[in-house]
Amino acid sequence: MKRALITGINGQDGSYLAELLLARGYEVHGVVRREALEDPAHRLANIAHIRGDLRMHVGSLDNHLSIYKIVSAARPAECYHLASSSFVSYNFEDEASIVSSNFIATHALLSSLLELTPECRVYFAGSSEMFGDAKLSPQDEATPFNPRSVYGISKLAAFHLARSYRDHHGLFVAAGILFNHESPRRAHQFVTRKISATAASIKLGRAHSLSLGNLEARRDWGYAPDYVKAMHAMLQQPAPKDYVVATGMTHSVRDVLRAAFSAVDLDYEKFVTVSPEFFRPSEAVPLCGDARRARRELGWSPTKSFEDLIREMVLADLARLEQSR
Ligand code: GDR
Repeated sequence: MKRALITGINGQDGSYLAELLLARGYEVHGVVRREALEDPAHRLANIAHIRGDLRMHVGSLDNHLSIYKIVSAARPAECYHLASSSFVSYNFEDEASIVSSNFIATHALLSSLLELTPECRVYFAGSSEMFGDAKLSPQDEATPFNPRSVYGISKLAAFHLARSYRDHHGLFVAAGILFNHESPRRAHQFVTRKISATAASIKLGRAHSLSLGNLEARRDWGYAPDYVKAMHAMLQQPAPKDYVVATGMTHSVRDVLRAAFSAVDLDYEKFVTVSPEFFRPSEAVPLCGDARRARRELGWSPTKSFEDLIREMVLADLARLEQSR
C-alpha cells in the first residue's frame, strides 16, 4: 500500500486530494495543527466524513523538529505540500506569518524529506500569484514571474527552493502553478465563496447586502476537485517538472455575481455595494493560465464550466444554511 503525507489536509485541496488517494488505495497521513484538533467541528469539517480513514499527525510546519518527527513517523512515498497561508493579504501585520508558513515551512519539509526519505516524490503548491503583475497573458511555465504580494513573493521563493532541491539534491519535486480553484469547500474569505454564501443567505432572508472590492477584477477560476487530480498525476510522471493548471478562460467578479445570484433567482444589483476596504491593485494583463503542458503530458483537462461551478457552490451553501435553520 502506497503511503502519502498531505500537509494542509483539512483545507479545500487537501480534503479532495485525501478522498482521491483513499479511493486509489493509499494509506493517507495528514498534518494538522493542535488547535484544529481542539475545534474539529470548524477546522476539520472538510475531512469529517473520512476522518476515520486518515492517520493524523499533530504538528506545526514552521517548527523544523516537529515536521522532521512527522516525516520520520509517516515515511511517505509521496508528499503533497499544500499547507500555506493562502489569503493574498496586503496587510503589513500578516507578512511575517505568510513568509513563515509559505517559505520557512517549505524549507523544513523539503530538508526533512531529503534527509529521511530521499526517494519520496513531492508535490509543491505554487500559485499564479507568482506571475503577479505579469507582462504577458496567458501565462505558461516559461512566463517570467513578477510577484507583488508578499504571498506571491513567498510562494516564488519556496518554488525556487523546491526547484533547487530537485536540481541540486535529486529530490523528485514537481510544482504545480495553480490558478484559482474553487468549490463548496472554499474558505469564506475568498471572493467566490463570499459571494455564494451571501447569495444563499440573502435568498433565505438572513442577509441583505454584500460588500465587495473591484467587480471588474478578472481571474481564471477552475474546479478544485479537477486540480487535485493534476497534483496526483504530476507525481506519477517519469521525471519531475513544473505544470500550469488552469482553465484558460477568465471571468470577472461581476460574472461570479451574475452566476451566483441567478442560481437563486435574484438580481445582484439590488444587493451589492462596492467598498474600498476590499480593493487591491489590479493587474495590467489578466492572470490567465495556459495549461497545454498539463493537458499533453498529464492528460489533464477541466471538467466543469464556470457557471456550473458557481451554481454548485450557491446550492451547497443554500442546503447548508437550510439545515442549520
Ligand atoms: P486570489 O483569490 O487573491 O486570486 O487568490 P480571491 O478570491 O481572494 O480574489 C480574487 C479576485 O477577486 C477580487 N475581489 C475580492 N476578493 C476578495 N477576497 N474579497 C472581495 O470582497 C473582493 N472583491 C473583489 C480580488 O481583488 C481578486 O482580484 C487565490 C488564493 O487561493 C491563493 O491562495 C491562490 O494562490 C490564488 O488564488 C491562485
